[in-house]
Amino acid sequence: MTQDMIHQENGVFPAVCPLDCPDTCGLLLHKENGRIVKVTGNPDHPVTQGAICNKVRNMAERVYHPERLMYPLRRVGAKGEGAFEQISWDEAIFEITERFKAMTEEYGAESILPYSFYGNMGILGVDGMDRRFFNALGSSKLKQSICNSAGNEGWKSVMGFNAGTLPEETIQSDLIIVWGGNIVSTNMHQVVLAEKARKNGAKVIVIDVHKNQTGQWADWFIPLHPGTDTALAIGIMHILFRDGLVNETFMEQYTLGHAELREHVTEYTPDYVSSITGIPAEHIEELAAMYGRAEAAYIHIGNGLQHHDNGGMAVRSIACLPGLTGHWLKPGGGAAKSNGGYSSMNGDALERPDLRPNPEARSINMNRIGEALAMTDKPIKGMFVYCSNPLVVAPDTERVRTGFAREDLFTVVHDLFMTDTAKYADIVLPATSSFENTDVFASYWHPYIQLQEPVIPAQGESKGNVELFSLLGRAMGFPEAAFSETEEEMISRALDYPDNPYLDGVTLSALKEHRHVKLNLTPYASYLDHLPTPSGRIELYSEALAAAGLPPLPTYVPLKEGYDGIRRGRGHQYPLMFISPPTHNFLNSTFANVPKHQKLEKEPFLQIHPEDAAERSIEDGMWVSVYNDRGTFEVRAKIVEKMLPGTVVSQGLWWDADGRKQRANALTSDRLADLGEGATFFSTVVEVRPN
Ligand SMILES: Nc1nc2c(c(=O)[nH]1)N[C@H]1C(S)=C(S)[C@@H](COP(=O)(O)OP(=O)(O)OC[C@H]3O[C@@H](n4cnc5c(=O)[nH]c(N)nc54)[C@H](O)[C@@H]3O)O[C@H]1N2
Ligand SMILES: Nc1nc2c(c(=O)[nH]1)N[C@H]1C(S)=C(S)[C@@H](COP(=O)(O)OP(=O)(O)OC[C@H]3O[C@@H](n4cnc5c(=O)[nH]c(N)nc54)[C@H](O)[C@@H]3O)O[C@H]1N2
Ligand code: SF4
Ligand SMILES: [Mo]
Repeated sequence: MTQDMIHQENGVFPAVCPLDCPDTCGLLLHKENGRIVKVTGNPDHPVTQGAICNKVRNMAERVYHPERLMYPLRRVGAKGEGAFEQISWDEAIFEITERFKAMTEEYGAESILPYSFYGNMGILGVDGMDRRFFNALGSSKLKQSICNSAGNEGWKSVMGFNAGTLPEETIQSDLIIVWGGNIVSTNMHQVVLAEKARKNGAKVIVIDVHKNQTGQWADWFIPLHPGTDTALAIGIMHILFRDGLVNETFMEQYTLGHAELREHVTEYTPDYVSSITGIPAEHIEELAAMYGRAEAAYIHIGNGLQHHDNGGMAVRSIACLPGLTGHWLKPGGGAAKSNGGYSSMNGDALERPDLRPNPEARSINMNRIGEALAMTDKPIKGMFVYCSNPLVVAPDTERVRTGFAREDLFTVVHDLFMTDTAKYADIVLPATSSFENTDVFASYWHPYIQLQEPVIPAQGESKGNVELFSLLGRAMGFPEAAFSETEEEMISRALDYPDNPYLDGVTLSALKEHRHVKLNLTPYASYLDHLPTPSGRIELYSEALAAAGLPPLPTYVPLKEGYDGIRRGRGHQYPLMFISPPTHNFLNSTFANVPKHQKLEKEPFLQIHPEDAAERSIEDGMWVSVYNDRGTFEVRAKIVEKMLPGTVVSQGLWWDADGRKQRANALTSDRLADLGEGATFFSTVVEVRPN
């Protein structure tokens, strides 16, 4: 079908949503006169069933955006200024390879650092040909910990691998707890499934630090202080043990450490937990009773609650809950943080670590890119940024900006747009949209693998990641075979992975025939019998954590930054907690430059509690400065009673505009979380003043 779709001027063609969103929707692209005029959902997709979000319904605006990059550019102005001249691809490739060769000679290849994330989830482009290139180059490695690594490690410490309850089962749940996730905006098809469960009588509870769209939809919204979820989870355990709501037989058969845990949680009384979380003790009692008495409770663990100093432990503690009640045994019961573990592919065949001359090369944490760029010992001299926009998304913007502004740093950015990061590049390369490429997609939520083949030709002179990195690899003189493989060959290799029995039957030919192929879920039936934890059991007690110097049992550890000061209220320099989660109509910083999406979001604003506003003489709609030692963020205040006093919230990752300081990450810290070296975006303290 490949060439067909590109060459057909009119028709409706299958596609996959490439965005970093759990739903990974099946799409239909409607073409007229060779152009995509409409994007709709593919009704054949078993989980997403033809429904898609507003962002992607308007995707054609992004694909044909007048500011899309069409040819390679070389910087002519100062870094950050945005002045560039057009160059040819030959010149661009020549300059990049010459610079990388010279750097390797003078400083060693580890002076070069790739910086990428999942702006496009196509596996060949972000975990494939790109990795081959940086492996063969011997560059520094990047620890990709900006999104979910604290929570994933927390989950794995209990369950062994990143997978839990499957979405289609959740229609059978009788209680759904959405914990630190805004699924109405970030995982909309889980809402559809939860609605079905609700029709059968299920209740929906949302636990969050602000009443987001999901909180408004819930039967019961429970607000709490940021970073206190561990205390709440342990408080629930206390009541479950106290009131005999645990499943003794299940714990005996499937868990490790329940006796130690029972003893350990006695001190977390409802009153004590209430004093930490801000939730009334009777609400904690009611929540625990509802959970303990449910038959098939499902806990959706969001990403928000793990962007904290103690985020790994928070996810770990929540993940223990269904191990106490045994809800795992009922269809629809259990929990999930991510289901990415079911679809893991053959990473070695894709990424070719065997090409690396220096397997022990250093690893740089992407959350600390500002600090890394300031290193004077073994400095980073070259950066290659793709599928990410660190000037907007990485913590502590000013530090990041200072790093990227370094005159002696050679930076390449490959993107569809002149992002805030691209403005600091020496060479900017135009990227294709995913509708112009062949790639394979897995979801970290549902169990379907999908194929994308090009529906429109590459726009302008843009190139996809696979083509770009194979071109660079060949220009560097790296092993020909690895850099001339076709996309289809790469897909076949990726799927050929006997280590993952769930991939059994997922093949390129099946994908070509059906576009989406379900994982083989037979092994799922015995999920609990094959947990890859050290003990093979649900680890309520973790030796591995103890060995790493962390509490082996769920334990509440307060946030690092000024948290006690905040809880006492006044007298602290930065007495408010600042939460900056994603917004409905953008995807991280993607779409923030598209007029249609901007119009839907209007402008960034700060949600502030009436008590906190009154103390600062802030009125509704007033411009305010949110600030701390790291920087300032300027927004309009919106006075709402959606949080407990002491927390302020601003949704969305905006680009700078009109001279205003619009970047939430100007305030956030690059401290790392307790597990997985994860990001701590939401453990941020600030003060707010009227402008
Ligand atoms: N529309 C849209 N969809 C998206 C994205 C997007 O930008 N826009 N981004 C995608 C990506 S990359 C990701 S990782 C996911 C993220 O999506 P989610 O898993 O929904 O996570 P977040 O939206 O980061 O945060 C969810 C909630 O956590 C809350 N929160 C913050 N701190 C705490 C806390 O201490 N305790 C509790 N209980 N809650 C807390 C925040 O207030 C927020 O409402 O969404 C994906 N989908
Ligand atoms: N304050 C705060 N900061 C956060 C978060 C938060 O909640 N609050 N969330 C964090 C999380 S969970 C995440 S995942 C990160 C996300 O951070 P990023 O991964 O940087 O996500 P985006 O901002 O969407 O940027 C993706 C970029 O990739 C580009 N792109 C898309 N497709 C392609 C392609 O095929 N090739 C190339 N070369 N480029 C492409 C897009 O145009 C876009 O500029 O942000 C993190 N930052
Ligand atoms: S962003 Fe998410 S909900 Fe929207 S179309 Fe893509 S996968 Fe579906
Ligand atoms: Mo993310």
